[in-house]
Amino acid sequence: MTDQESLLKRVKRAVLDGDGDKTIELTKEAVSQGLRAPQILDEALTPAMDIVGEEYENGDRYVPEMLISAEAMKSAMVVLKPLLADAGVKARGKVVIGTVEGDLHDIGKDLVAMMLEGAGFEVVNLGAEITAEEFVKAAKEHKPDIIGMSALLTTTMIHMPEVLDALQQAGLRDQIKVMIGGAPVTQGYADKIGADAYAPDAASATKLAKSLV
Ligand code: B12
Repeated sequence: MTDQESLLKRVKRAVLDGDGDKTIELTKEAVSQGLRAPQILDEALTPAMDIVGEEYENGDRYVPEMLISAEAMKSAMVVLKPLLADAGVKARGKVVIGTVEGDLHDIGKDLVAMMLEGAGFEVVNLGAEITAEEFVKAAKEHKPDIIGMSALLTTTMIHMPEVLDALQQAGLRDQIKVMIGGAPVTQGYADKIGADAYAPDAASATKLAKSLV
């Protein structure tokens, strides 16, 4: 195993252990050793969250332990955020993004927001548990080119069509592209509810957003 591989493994371990300080320290070390932000995300941080999810599903981990690992991942994202930005890119367009009502998972959505910012989009991140009314209010206020919706629960993705309906009723649907994502969401679901686009991860969400504006 190379030094870099072993470092990525230690970052992953620190997230699994929910050790925020260690996660920050090792993420900084990985950056200083020349590892790129997308590689740290794809080979250490995101796989750690997948394991956390599996352990939770198997009953080997409970919600509080899921939460401390999530916090550790978030602290690493703070370190990586400036590295995901391309310096000097002109604003490509505006995106309003949020996690739907009843759903407080925000790590993936924040990652998408960061990558979009890095690609030169102006991003208004509404946070999590955003109702249809709040999406519409933000659409009126910020006049985005794109609205991004995230859902991580099968029980909350059903709020996505409500947001589409609310935009339609407010007369805004024709002016704004809607892209959706989150672990249980699929292209088939996007087609079914009439969203304009779906992306499975933050990198493809960025490409997709570029193609939408
Ligand atoms: C961390 C976590 C939590 C944390 C969330 C902390 C936070 N601030 O986000 C806490 C502990 C709070 C939590 C709570 C719960 N959780 Co939870 N959680 C997870 C976990 C382990 C990781 C999610 C994550 O951050 N992944 C890492 C990110 C980077 O990936 P991602 O979110 O998928 O995002 C990527 C893509 O989906 C996409 N994407 C995401 N959003 C968007 C948006 C757009 C527009 C686009 C284009 C793309 C896109 O790009 C992202 C980056 O590449 C998952 C398991 C898993 N592997 O998904 C379970 C999981 C989602 N949770 C689950 C459950 C059941 C719950 C609870 C109901 C548990 C409980 N009994 O209380 C609660 C629900 C709380 C609520 N009301 O929302 C289940 C959901 C099952 C289901 N299918 O419905 C999962 C799948 C675990 C499991 N295997 O059972 N959870």
